[in-house]
Amino acid sequence: MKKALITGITGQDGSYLSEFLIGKGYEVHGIIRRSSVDFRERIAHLEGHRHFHLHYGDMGDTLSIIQVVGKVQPDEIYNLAAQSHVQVSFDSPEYTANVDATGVLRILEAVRQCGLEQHCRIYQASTSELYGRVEEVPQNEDTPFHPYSPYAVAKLYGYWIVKEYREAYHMFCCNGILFNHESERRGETFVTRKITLAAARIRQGRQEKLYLGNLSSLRDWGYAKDYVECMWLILQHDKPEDFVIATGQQHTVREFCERAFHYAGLKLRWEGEGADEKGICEAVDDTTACGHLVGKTLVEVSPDFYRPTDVVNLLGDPAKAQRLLGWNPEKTSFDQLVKLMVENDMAKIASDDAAARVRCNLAEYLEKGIVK
Ligand code: NAP
Ligand code: F7E
Repeated sequence: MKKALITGITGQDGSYLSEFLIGKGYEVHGIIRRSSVDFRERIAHLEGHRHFHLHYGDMGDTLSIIQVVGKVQPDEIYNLAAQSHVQVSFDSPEYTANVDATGVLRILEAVRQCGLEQHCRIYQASTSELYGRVEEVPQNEDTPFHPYSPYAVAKLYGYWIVKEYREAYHMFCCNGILFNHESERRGETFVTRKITLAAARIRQGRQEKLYLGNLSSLRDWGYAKDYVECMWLILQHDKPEDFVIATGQQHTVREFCERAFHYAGLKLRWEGEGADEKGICEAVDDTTACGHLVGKTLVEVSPDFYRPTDVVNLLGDPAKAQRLLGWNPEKTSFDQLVKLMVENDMAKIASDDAAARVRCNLAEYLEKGIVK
């Protein structure tokens, strides 16, 4: 039975990759950070599985990383742990560098210190943010990098140190240059999930308006579940190489918003430009439930969400991954992705509401002595 060690196992990708590898017959080990709350929402359903094991550690703590690598003796490491929010990296640049840059070095060195360098294969979560202020469109494995945030600069170190260890020590370590990938498990402050949650809340009368930053930013958005398969394929390839993983399609934040509101039953029309642009409700699918929204402004721009430097034109060319790994970039379309995220959030908001009503009723019944 092969052993995989995943850093960042509690994150969006870590949770899907764990499911995928357990399905492939792996023994999966993950590094988690000690926290005052013990609920790990994305992997709660896996805890207790006989081939799923968790270990405490932190990407900023060399000793803990060496200890876990030495104890697990993994065949494959997937280094997914990161401070992954680009906007947050402007507020915490030093922390981001420690985890996203030096953290990668800690993993590589731990493998060497434990004498596993000729045995253990390593996947590094590199990113399309490396292309930053893009020098060509679309971007492939040969496109020059121009990182444009503290996050991207830190990830650039990670990218190069992986290449360096591959050449210097002949280690099987690879960069997956993944373009944005989203899902029902996406963190709630990334733009896609922020939009799908807001569309669901607005449709169900739980939120009035959605405030966004740059609506014209272009992204190549894929489905996270499809992308974790590629991480595994990269490590099964006969040679250690770097790969771009993307869909080859791009859309603006505005388009994502329009489609998400559409699947929530609300038709948007846009008025104005720049910071004055607004998304107004033109029609609804059910006038009884949400007819009052027609004519209202549901989306506004807030410069609070503008970034000091923003990456605005990402489009990946996945030809190499298609050719050498047999990966299919068209498995989940943009429309399917938006739809599945909105359906998930419509159900989530409805069930959060139902649970809140039960809690309210229970409080009232306890107070009146109906329930003891
Ligand atoms: P995510 O949901 O933000 O998950 C990040 C993971 O890293 C979480 O498990 C987090 O643990 C862990 N982590 C953060 N700091 C840590 C530390 N100091 N020590 C140990 N663990 C730490 O990210 P994701 O979307 O799954 O992305 C996975 C990786 O791919 C990241 O490296 C990201 O930069 C990269 N990437 C993502 C995308 C994308 O579109 N999703 C595209 C390209 C590259 P907690 O749960 O404890 O916070
Ligand atoms: O922003 C614009 C924002 O935060 C996408 C990470 O997984 O993918 C992710 O980074 C775009 C940007 O993702 C809001 O300015 C407008 O242009 O969803 P995001 P990201 O920055 O692309 C890459 C590949 C990674 O590697 C990262 O780890 O949307 N935008 N309005 C907004 N963004 C946010 N977050 N919030 C807004 O209100």
